[in-house]
Amino acid sequence: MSLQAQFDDTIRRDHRIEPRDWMPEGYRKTLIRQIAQHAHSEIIGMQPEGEWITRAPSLRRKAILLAKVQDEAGHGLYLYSAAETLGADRADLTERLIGGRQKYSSIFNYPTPSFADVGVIGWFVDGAAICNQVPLCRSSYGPYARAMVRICKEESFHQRQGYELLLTMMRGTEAQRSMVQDAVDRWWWPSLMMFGPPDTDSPNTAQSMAWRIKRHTNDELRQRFVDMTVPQAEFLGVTLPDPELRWSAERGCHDFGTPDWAELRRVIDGDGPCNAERIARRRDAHEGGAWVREAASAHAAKRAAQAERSAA
Ligand code: FAQ
Repeated sequence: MSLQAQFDDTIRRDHRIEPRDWMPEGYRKTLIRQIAQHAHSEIIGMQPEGEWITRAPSLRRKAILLAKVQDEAGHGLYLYSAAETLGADRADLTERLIGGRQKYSSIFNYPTPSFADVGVIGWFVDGAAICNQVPLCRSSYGPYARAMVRICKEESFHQRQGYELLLTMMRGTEAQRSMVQDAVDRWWWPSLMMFGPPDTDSPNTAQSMAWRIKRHTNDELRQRFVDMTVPQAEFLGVTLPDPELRWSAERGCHDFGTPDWAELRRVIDGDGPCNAERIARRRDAHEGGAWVREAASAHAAKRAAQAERSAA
């Protein structure tokens, strides 16, 4: 069997492609693009909530938030490791992010002016991440699929801490309830945009589905997220800011309005409310950490030289 036929057969039988296996160059490139974008999103995604660590209203909330933000760093690291199994170089991926040559999720370019934003990020953004990422646990590339299993478990905790925070605020004062509603109003549409452009305008979906990297289209997952979130919003006592949102008995799911796709395009192209700030902060952190990387390399070189001497 030719290498291409072996690859096609592995995909057809729903088995996993592993780093040692031959794969078409397009498959490798698509995976590096998606995994790198995903890793960058986790790392940049630490910023909007990270701003609240020093201002969390209690020790308990601070401990939860610290744990969540640390998990996001961990997710970024698993994902960079998965990209490395495809031959990508982590330093190069970081340079591409900082240089604006690789993308990260649009959602992290919106500001977090109130503590309710921390709750809504957990509820909506981690909720959307779960919808999108649970199917990726069955992605055809082994290291990516396996990284997703652990990531999804942690995302579930993130989603629940956000929802629990909001439940607490909704049981509080009128001012707290309106903070929650205001955050819901600001995050709803950007959260729907996280799933990517509509299927009619998604250049990568057809090939990624054929390769079983993606298991569902952007619109299918967006619909799943809406259907999952509507009853949660009712229980919480908030209104989702979409006058067209209603149950369709005919379709067996919710009808909803159209996100502002021009806004998504602008944010992806670098012109969202916080794009410049997010990248500047990531660049500072990278430059500020240069001494750690240099020290670690010097230490590794010293250990290697010692090992060579004692072997001799
Ligand atoms: N933002 O043809 P498609 C998280 C790009 S992690 C920016 O539909 P595809 C955890 C797309 O890359 C969130 N760019 O592309 C957390 C493509 O770029 P190209 C991240 C976007 O790949 C929670 C072009 O537009 N999750 O939330 C966006 O088939 C809380 C055309 O699009 C992942 O990365 C966007 N929203 O489908 C952390 C999951 N949408 O070709 C902290 C894995 C599209 O020009 C706090 N990724 N683009 O280079 C995926 O599932 C897919 O890559 C999609 C896009 C669904 C995002």
